[in-house]
Amino acid sequence: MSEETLSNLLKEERRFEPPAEIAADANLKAEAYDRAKADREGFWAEQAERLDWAQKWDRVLDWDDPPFAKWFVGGKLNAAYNCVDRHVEAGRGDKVALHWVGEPEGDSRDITYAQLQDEVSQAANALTELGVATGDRVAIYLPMIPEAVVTMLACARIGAPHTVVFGGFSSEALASRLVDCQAKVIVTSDGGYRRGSAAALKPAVDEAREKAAAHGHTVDKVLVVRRTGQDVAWDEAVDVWWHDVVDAASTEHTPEAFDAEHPLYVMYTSGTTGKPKGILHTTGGYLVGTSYTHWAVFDLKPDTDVYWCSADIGWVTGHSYMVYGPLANGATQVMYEGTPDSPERGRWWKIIQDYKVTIFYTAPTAIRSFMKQGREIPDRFDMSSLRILGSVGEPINPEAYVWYRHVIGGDRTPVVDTWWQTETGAIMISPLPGVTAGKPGSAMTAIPGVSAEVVDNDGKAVPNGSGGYLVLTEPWPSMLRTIWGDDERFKDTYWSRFREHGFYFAGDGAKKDEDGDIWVLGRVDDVMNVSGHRLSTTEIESALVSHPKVAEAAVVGAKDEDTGQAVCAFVILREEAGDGGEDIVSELRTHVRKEIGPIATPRQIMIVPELPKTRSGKIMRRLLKDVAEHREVGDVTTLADSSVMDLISKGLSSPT
Ligand code: 6R9
Repeated sequence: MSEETLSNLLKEERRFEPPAEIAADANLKAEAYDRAKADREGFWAEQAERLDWAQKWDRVLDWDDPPFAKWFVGGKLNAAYNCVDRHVEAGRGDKVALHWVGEPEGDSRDITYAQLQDEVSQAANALTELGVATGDRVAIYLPMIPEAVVTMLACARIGAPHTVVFGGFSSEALASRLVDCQAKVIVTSDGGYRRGSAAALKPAVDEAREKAAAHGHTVDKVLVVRRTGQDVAWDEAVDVWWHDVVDAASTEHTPEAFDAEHPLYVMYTSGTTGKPKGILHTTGGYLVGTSYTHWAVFDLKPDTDVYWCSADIGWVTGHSYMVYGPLANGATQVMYEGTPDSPERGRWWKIIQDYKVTIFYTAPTAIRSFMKQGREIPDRFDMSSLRILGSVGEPINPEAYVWYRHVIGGDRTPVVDTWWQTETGAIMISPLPGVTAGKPGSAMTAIPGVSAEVVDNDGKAVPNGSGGYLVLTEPWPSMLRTIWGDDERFKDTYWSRFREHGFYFAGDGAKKDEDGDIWVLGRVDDVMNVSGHRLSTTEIESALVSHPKVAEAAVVGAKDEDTGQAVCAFVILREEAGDGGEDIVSELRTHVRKEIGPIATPRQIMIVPELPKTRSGKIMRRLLKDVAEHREVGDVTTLADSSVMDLISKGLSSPT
């Protein structure tokens, strides 16, 4: 991105100092930045001490064959032991690990670390009986129920890498993942609750099994949790009930220590082109990265905090910040099965009130949808327990940040805007709640131990005040090790762009402000070119969202004969704005012109009821581009709700 990139976002001048009491008692203080810089490997070795190792490493990092890293070489550990057993052995067995909240009201369960140890051991024994051996892959296709966490940990315990597939994905998506990682067993349920009704899961598994078989891959066993009690088709040769085999299994299980580089899981993430990439994470480095960041970035105080990450387990955030990070740290957390609006729109805030949640981690898309509904809903609840708020998944627009801090956090809570990826495994760029004066919309700086930079086309660091490509300049423990079965694609996708420099290319565009703080602008492929000016979708979206009638906006560049590309905006209005009034479109065009400049004025603004989003709340601009360019809408298999595109197309047939 050149100087021509507009800098509307950088006009944002609000600053939020860390609250004195958090600063005074912060887990990580400002000195950590210099300490980590002076001796990066020593710093990570120190972080690795927070885990229990059956055998200590001999070498912190082996980077002799880049980009293939080995961390904590020679070390041995068991991830499940670190997440569960060691807390029990330390006398914290009665502590609640999970306050599980089902979607139907009153359907909840508190699970202590001791109970979790029993259940994980039983599941580990059952998986072994079903023929799963160390190294075999297990697919998990479950709703947000405790068995999902139990299964992941059971897999980790026996060294069988899991691959969790989001329960909202189709049988097609599941089948392609089964085939790619050659999963031996699938763990699923009859169904799950969503928006008050029972949605089926098992039929998609049956279909996926057939589709995988058509590609020559046979799944041996399907382990089925009974969640809703709905009828399911049953294949006696393959299907087994969880309550038959897991409940009957022994609660005794000795965890084996695995090599630090033993594969822990494969998580599929969609690429811009081609089939999804199976991102491989290994045991030691990943657990060090997730537990350290969860402790540092959320300033976790395990004895008093109640932590809640609203992410689905089918997303990397659910892996790193609902399972491995918090449990390795012995935290008490909330896990919620359903949607935010079931049975009514205050459900999340009621959970925060009921469980006295102190740390809350969610995505900008959720925040913007609450903004759309208005503050009256959260205002009905007592959320004074909250002390830290987190955001992840997309750039957070300054307006959404300020609303989150003000309405949800009562102006007490720092907001940590955490930048990271499936590939990075753990948070890389984020404020520290007791150290950083936060700027709304900025992820600020790389956390201690991590080195990020914004570079130009030639890999040269851009000066403050300019934009470019976001790179990580040094290896880090929780980095992806490869793409499952495809080392070449791993090298090409992440390491070839800045090969001479040895930088990891994240695929995001970013800007450094005058203080050198980082503002992530979104995927580089989302940058458009209007009459030779490079415009970032995020900047125009933020300008739209700063208009009082707008709740959410998505901007794409559509082909234009005159300007190369033209700005097309899709806008969701806040509820209190009604239909926005007849001049809404020209009002918004004027607003963007005023906020950014004439070059960014949208050619077209479409008022829509919904936007197409992935499971992690990322807007699928590719599909909106199809609409803007009047093409047939492309592949929708990774949408969280595939009916949204119909809604949008229908809405558009009546001109706005
Ligand atoms: C954890 C997760 C990764 C992509 C990433 C970037 C976007 C995530 C962000 C952010 C700006 C943040 N992203 N966090 N952009 N600010 N705080 O989201 O992983 O699903 O792999 O997505 O998400 O574009 O490259 P994943």
